Amino acid sequence: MDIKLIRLQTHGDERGSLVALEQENNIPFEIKRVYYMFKTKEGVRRGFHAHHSLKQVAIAVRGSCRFVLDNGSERIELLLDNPAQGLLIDTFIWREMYEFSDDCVLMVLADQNYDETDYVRNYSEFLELTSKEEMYATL
Ligand code: T46
Repeated sequence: MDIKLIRLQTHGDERGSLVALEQENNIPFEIKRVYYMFKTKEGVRRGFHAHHSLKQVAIAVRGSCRFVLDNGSERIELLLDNPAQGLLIDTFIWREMYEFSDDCVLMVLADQNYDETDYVRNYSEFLELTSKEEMYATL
């Protein structure tokens, strides 16, 4: 599975660091929504879903957390711990987030407004949908 980690240019000087996020530039889509999670309790795992059409970029702007990304045939785990790094999460990728540090602020940029009907929250259904996608791709 191709994991796209976007290196976000950091403008640093004696005052500290600054990262700018621009749609269609370092963020590869129009930004329709931004949300962030923080104060995540110890031992909590979040996510457990995929999206039909939503694309997102996740950035640990503070602290760290781990991600599982699963495309139905491969499962990859990675640590997000760098505010100058964005993780692109494409459509039809099952995601789980866990091991949030106490101070973690995980910010997510999304290309669509919130829409519960875009979620696939059942893993068996996700596997079925991804195998159909693969079948259509090979036809
Ligand atoms: C994703 C991962 C990385 C809203 O009302 N608006 C929003 O924009 C969002 C994202 C959530 N909500 C409500 C819906 C739920 O009642 O906030 C509550 C928690 O959302 P959820 O359980 O979906 O959170 P996570 O952490 O499991 O998943 C979120 C995103 O929903 C999802 O798209 O990719 O973060």
